Amino acid sequence: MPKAAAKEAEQLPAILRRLRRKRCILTFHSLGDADAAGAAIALKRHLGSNCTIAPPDKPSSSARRLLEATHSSITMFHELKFSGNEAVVALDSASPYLMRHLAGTTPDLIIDHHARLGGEIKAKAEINDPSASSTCEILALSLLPKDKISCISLLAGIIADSAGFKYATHKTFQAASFLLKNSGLGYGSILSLSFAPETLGERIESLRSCQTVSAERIGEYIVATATAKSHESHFADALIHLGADLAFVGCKGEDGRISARMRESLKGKVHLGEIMAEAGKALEGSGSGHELAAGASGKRESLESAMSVCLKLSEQQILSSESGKIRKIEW
Ligand SMILES: [Mn+2]
Repeated sequence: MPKAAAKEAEQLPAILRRLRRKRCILTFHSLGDADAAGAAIALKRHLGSNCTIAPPDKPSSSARRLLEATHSSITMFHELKFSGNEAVVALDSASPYLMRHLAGTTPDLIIDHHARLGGEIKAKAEINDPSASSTCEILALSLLPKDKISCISLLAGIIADSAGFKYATHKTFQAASFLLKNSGLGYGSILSLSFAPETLGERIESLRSCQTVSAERIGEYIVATATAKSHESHFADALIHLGADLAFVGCKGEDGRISARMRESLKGKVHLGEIMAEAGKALEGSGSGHELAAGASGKRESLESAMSVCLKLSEQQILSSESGKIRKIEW
């Protein structure tokens, strides 16, 4: 953890003690994932009963599974009645695009692990550690919970967001070891909670997406692009397994989304977070992420042009890295 972030995280228990006096609304990004839900479940248990988990929309299947398995009740954010005296805590994102329901409010606290690229929501207090694999990792290491449900939820979130420890650091393993010990469960049982089982339809969709793959050799690297009807991050992971150094998978749903994954081989040569921030602009939405995994979302009509932005910028960064330096993004 960078020193500044470590200092921030140390302040978390004190910030939470202050919030505990109020009714707390715990919310997260649109289409909340296991990391968002796991963090909300553990934080609710830490803060006590006067606390509501309020997603902005229907969480993803893995998040719903985790919420159901831990008997955690939720209330949709737009159904809440506000008295004006609540504390709002936003988890796992600070992107205004993914947190539209917070427009016009200043959350009391944001806890998030995505790199700041500008334009994020501002909160009264912020814990942001981009070196953490997940929001659940930040919570695990600063709160050190002992109750089983919190430990199971946080570990499930860590496993999901670190893509099965692929993006883990020694801190991630430290958190995982602590949580597993206190969860009372075997690793396999928690693993099955982290990834929602795929339905037949989803697996067919994934296999059909293979028809859309195109791969290009740029210098000594392979960049793959594809489109998927759903599960774009899962498919981007699969492309890396298949041999791509860099993979961009576009998805046209109600909105347009791109999921990007990268091999360690391109670390320091390609800045995925920057590319996805540009792709987010092309989508008239936003993008952000980590060194090896990132994403962008916005308007569905702009997906094709955003995909070509991804390809063009990665080509530019890979080729210019041959001198060992990353050139600034140029248009
Ligand atoms: Mn996360």
